[in-house]
Formats: sequence, structure tokens, C-alpha cells
Amino acid sequence: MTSPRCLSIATSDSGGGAGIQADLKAFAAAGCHGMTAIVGVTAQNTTAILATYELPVWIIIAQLEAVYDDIGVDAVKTGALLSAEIIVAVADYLRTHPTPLVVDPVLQASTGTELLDPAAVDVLIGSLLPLATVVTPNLAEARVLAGGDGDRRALAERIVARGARAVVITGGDGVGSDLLFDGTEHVEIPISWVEGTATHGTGCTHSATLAAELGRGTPLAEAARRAAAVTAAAIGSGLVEIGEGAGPVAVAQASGASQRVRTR
Ligand code: PXL
Repeated sequence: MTSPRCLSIATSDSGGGAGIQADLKAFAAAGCHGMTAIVGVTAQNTTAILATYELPVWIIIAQLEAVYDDIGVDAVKTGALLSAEIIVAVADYLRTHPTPLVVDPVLQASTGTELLDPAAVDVLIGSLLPLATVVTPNLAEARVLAGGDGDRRALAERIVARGARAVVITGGDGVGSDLLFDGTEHVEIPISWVEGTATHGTGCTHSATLAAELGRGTPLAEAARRAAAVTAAAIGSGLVEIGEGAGPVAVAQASGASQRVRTR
């Protein structure tokens, strides 16, 4: 298969840095055909989310049906899902359309705005985590999903105990590695750490690249390594000149990223 078909179920970022827009760029950089089921829209730039609008469930499901019925999906990722109602609808659809699934448990934008109703976290854990091939929290999100504190290995074990098949706790918090736990083994994935202030879209780029690799059939540990490398390169090439706030990562401009992904 030359072009894996990858679907993002997530929210639009008008500023083009994160969300749906970051996912499509990452899918393209990974050599995939990218598709979207948009669950909501943010009016957003590099400094803030100014407004958020949730789409009705019927049009979210209609997008899923349109894509699955004709094109087919080799891998899917979820990003900001906004509400419990949307999570339940998406989980019900994916339960009957089993697909390799990366759940990026987006809770808040880095500017602080909530991208998931805090009351919906239990719904995310109860209905979406059990469907996930892998869930990709940062450290703060991992604490929420694990329901408490602990070192990264303990957090990862608790998240898997709550239903995810595997977890990658991303290391963008100054830790030098991502931690993959597949239910059996802990694997440290070193990050070639790149200094950069243009980091908007980092988590989306990571989870979309991971989904793209799973869609192509790359084993999880290798897929997680490639996602870490591509994300670090995208930060290194980040567009610091864009906007007054944190500029967007630049996955397409990251030298060598697409070549690395294509090397099997
Ligand atoms: O990076 C998480 C994220 C996901 N989706 C949307 C976002 C953000 C962060 O700002 O705006 C729409």
C-alpha cells in the first residue's frame, strides 16, 4: 500500500498551527492520504482561542460515514473532542468500525483554554480509551487519565489498566524521552531535543504521525520512534516569525522528516 488512508477526528484551528490543520500537514509529510471528521471549530491565533463552536453530532457522524463507506480508513486519530456527547457518538461509531486508533487526550490548549469539558474526562476514559491502540498524553494529561500522581511508569501502568492497549507519555516537559508502555514492557524513546519556541501543534503532529505509521503497518515501538523524530524536527523548523505568540511547528519544512518516514 503506497498511501495509507488516515483520518483525524478533531477540531479546527483557524491559525493553522494545531488541531485538524496540524494533523493534515503531518499526514501529508508522512506520505498519507489525510481525511477529517471535524467536531468543532476554534477562532484561534498564536496567542489565544477566542471562540469555540461545537458541531452537532449528526454532521460528525455523517462525515465518518462518508469517509468509511467510500474511501476506507487504515488508521484514525482523535484530538480535541470538546464534549461528552461528541466522545460518546465517536466511540459508538468506532466500536462498530474497528480501526487502529491513536487517542490524543487533548484537555487544554497551551494558552490555557479548555478543549474538553472537565466533566467529560470520565467519559473519555470509559468509552474511548478501551478502543485505543495507543493513547498519547503529555505528563499533565497522563496524571488526569491515571487519576493521580506518580512517576511516569506508574502513570503509564494505571492508564493501561484503565483500558488503553498502550500509552506513550510524551516528554515535551523537559524530560529527555517519550515513554512507551504496551502493557508488558516499558520502552524509553530518546528525543533528539531541539530548542525551539515555535511549538504550537506539537502534540497533534506527534499523534498524527504515529497514526500515519500505524496505518502503514509499522510496529508500535518503531512508529513511536518515528513520531518522536518527526516531531522534534518539526519543532526545530518551527515558524517563530508567525504571530505574536508561540508559532506553529513546521513538519513539511523539517529537513529529512519525510525521507525518514518513508524509509522502511
Ligand atoms: O494541541 C492541542 C490542540 C488540539 N486541537 C486544537 C487546538 C489545540 C491546541 O491549541 O487548538 C483545535
